[in-house]
Amino acid sequence: MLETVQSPKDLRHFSINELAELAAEIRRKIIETTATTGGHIGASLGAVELTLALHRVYDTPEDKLVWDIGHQAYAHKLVTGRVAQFAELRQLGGISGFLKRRESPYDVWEAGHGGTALAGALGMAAARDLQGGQRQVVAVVGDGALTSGMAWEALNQIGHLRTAMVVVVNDNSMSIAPNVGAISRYLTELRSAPAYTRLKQDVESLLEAVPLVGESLRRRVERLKDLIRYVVLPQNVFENLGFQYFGPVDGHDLPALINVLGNAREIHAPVAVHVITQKGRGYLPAEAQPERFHGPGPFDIASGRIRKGKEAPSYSQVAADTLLQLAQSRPEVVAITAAMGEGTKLDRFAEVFPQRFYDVGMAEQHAATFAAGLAAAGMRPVFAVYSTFLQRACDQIIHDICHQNLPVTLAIDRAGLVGADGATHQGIYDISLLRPIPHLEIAMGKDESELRSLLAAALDRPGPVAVRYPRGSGRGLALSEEIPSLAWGKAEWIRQGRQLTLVALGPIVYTALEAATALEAMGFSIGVVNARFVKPLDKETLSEVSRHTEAMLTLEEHSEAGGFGSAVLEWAASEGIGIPVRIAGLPDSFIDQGPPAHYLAQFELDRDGIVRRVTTWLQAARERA
Ligand SMILES: Cc1ncc(C[n+]2csc(CCOP(=O)(O)OP(=O)(O)O)c2C)c(N)n1
Repeated sequence: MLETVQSPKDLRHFSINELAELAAEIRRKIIETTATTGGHIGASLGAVELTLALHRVYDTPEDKLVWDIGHQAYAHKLVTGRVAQFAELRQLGGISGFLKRRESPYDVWEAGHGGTALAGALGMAAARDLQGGQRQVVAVVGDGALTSGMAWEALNQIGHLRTAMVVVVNDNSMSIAPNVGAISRYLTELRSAPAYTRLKQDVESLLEAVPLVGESLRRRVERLKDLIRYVVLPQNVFENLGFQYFGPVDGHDLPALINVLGNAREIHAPVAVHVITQKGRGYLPAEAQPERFHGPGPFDIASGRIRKGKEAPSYSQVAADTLLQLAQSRPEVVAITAAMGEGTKLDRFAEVFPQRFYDVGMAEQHAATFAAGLAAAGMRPVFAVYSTFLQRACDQIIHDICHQNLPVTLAIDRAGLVGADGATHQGIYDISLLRPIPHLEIAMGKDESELRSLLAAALDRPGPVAVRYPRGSGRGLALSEEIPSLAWGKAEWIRQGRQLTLVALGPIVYTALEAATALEAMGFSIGVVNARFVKPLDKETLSEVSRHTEAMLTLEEHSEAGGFGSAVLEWAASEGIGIPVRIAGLPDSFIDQGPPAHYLAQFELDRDGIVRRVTTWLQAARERA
């Protein structure tokens, strides 16, 4: 059947039984594909019926369907003409794991980060109102994303503008891990009152039957009715904010969904539809282990075993182990995550020190300021956050952490290219965003051993520190029990080279060493510096290097604009060091999904690329001379 669905318009002719059959087929497709490609299987399996019901009831793409994050939208991709491309999900040159406006007219909104759908959808509704249109706007937001401040800022304005739009709360009580916080608890309470809508209708019709006699009596009776409503009915936050609330409705019951969405469609005011779904629905391993199956890599369908090579421990694991080790002897150390406990590997820390671990939900802005508060009161908070999600907390880092010079450690995970998640998730802007902030020190080690040393040293610094580390496994170094100490602010001048010195930040130092060896075999004299610090930049070592080499090339897996190389250029220009300095990093463009190695080769940041850059440069210089 799936092959016959050219567009969602086809769904409008299907019977309920046919839709149910299609749902099963879509599930099979999602399972089979993600078993090979990896991807967000759990959320997507949970939203299959919801997707079919939405496209059936609404006249998409004229009606606007806005998905929060977009990771749950694989069924949406499949019914909007992307069956043939689905095998290439998240692959280089294939379709994105999220939604892309250029991929389909049905993808009216792009995301990857959580909490943006309500604001985006409200913008579309407001534009419609200004333009005099009639089209519906529907936003689908998860209970996890509903813990983000942005979602509440939007609810606030939706309730104020009172324009027609539907907010579907896709509530599976999971973020990546089980959802936490008072909002999550509130949704659970709302869920366990399934008779709410009926009870409300009963109370309303009962009150309606009360006769109103005389003006003053009428007012008194109205007040009494309000009081009865208040006492009898549980409070509903959506209604209190100005929404009409429908639900909770079983998100796997197609007729119920179609019915409730059909009703919502007729209302010309804000509507909240509370839909209960199950993450991983229809694939037992994903139902049983929703956290592991949020976004696994390739897996074996029959056993549900996620395929993993024998890789060295990840940088995240080493960072989390180090924090745990440091926390044993330092009671002031606390760890914070914004819904990424598993990804940042802080789950063990949470087990050992449950009182000193905080999962604040998908709320990076809050996490940063919360950390500032902890630090202001004498604690040593470590906020472990992916580079890409840290972007959301920029002002909080500037205004709350750094302006007050508070000793918060930002453990910046996934710094660099991230692979299959693509453009919205690349960790390649944080240096540019953080570098201008006074007080903040920024460091990145060349391997997992230096990561440990930097984290340990960061916890002794008087002010805020950002320690970056990449996605994926470390080099598999044997790590001593004792964390080696490291001179703060000092670069490591690894090898001397007369003609050119590669000044590298992060694991690309090892690539630089390989390139230097290859270049030496070609007759060039090439040095290598492991910079370690972006801020403070080790100007002393760089000045010394500049007196022993004829040129410098900086290397980083980060945007060139404002990155580490820029810091070196600023130093070189302001001190007039007198030798040419060039920078090599990532270009000023968004980088889609695909293996980091592919892009490193494309942008000449792999060994051969560096060799090519250096030989071209030095040969051109020789010809000029
Ligand atoms: C701002 C931001 N922080 C963190 C993440 C990482 N992340 C991706 S999906 C997810 C959980 C989403 O939960 P929910 O919105 O309930 O959707 P579900 O996957 O349960 O359907 C998280 C935390 C993100 N995408 N955006």
